[in-house]
Amino acid sequence: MCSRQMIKLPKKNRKTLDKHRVFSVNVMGAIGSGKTTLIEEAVRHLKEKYRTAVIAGDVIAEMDAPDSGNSGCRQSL
Ligand SMILES: Nc1nc2c(ncn2[C@@H]2O[C@H](COP(=O)(O)OP(=O)(O)O)[C@@H](O)[C@H]2O)c(=O)[nH]1
Ligand SMILES: [Mg+2]
Repeated sequence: MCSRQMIKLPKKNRKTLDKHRVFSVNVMGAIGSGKTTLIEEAVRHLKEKYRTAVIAGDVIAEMDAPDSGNSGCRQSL
């Protein structure tokens, strides 16, 4: 992907998410900073009322994916 496409991609993603009424949050931080814990807790609170999903976006994610699954949301790597 060239840099021009990379600049346009966030806008395109935002448009698609808005169109489908998807609220998205990007959680970033150092290993051990509490990302997985925070996501699991958020999903536990939200899943009764909303459909939830997690996109785990790095190589460490395979370790976390089952955790997100256990909290009852869909996931993708
Ligand atoms: N004291 C404290 N520990 C936390 C908190 N959130 C997560 N932890 C602990 O910190 C460790 C790493 O959390 P984890 O969610 O796996 O971090 P991740 O690597 O960013 O996903 C785990 O042992 C958690 O139980 C918090 O708010 N306070
Ligand atoms: Mg984690």
